[in-house]
Amino acid sequence: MQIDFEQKTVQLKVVYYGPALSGKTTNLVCIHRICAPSNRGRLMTLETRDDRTLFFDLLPLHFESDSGLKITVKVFTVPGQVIHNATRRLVLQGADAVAFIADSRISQIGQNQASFLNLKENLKQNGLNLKTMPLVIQFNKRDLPGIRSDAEIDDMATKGREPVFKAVATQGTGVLETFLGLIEITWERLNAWHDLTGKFGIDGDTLLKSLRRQLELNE
Ligand SMILES: Nc1nc2c(ncn2[C@@H]2O[C@H](COP(=O)(O)OP(=O)(O)OP(=O)(O)O)[C@@H](O)[C@H]2O)c(=O)[nH]1
Ligand SMILES: [Mg+2]
Repeated sequence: MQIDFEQKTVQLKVVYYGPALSGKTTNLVCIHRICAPSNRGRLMTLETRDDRTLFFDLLPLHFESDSGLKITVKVFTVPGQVIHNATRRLVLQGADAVAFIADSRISQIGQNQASFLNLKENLKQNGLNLKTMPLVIQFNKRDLPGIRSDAEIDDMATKGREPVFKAVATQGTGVLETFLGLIEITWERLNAWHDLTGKFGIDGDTLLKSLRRQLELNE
């Protein structure tokens, strides 16, 4: 994270993490599609033929609050395939927040768990801590058969400390909610550390509304 109080700028790095083919790149493509051109930079993706990210994706987003605070959010995805662990670890360096994209299918429970453990380990290797990292969880692919029930996911959400979102990323459902949910808890965390509200004269609610407005211009 970079904060410049003189220039009134904040730069965040957020990482979409999760098992192979859970829909991380699809989330980014969707945010890019929704976002007004003035708010977004180029979407960088590097995929092989079969939808698999080889290195990482990056989408830079730019927002400005009514009070003149400029926020840049660099959204990265990691490649989910097990063999690309070195890249995942690299991409996690300096992350301010993580969105964990899980596959809702019962058959993928093991993959989700393995990826979550891998996230924890890679954060640790980067000197970061899962417990203090702003984190949201998205259960994607809600349109497919054989998925964990709504009740089961709601129950996990009540028991866990992370915000949980349901999504169909291919249809854009739940994608913005996940992103904004992540920004919300990231702001809360950074505000507690750096008193951003005091220094920039903007509270989390107002900021979130402003971001949502800018994101939804094209919807
Ligand atoms: N049915 C359905 N398919 C989805 C959904 N989200 C993503 N997909 C499909 O799942 C496949 C993998 O999606 P990606 O976004 O490339 O997955 P990824 O997590 O980036 O995969 P890696 O880069 O290999 O880690 C693609 O064919 C998507 O179209 C969803 O909500 N429902
Ligand atoms: Mg990908």
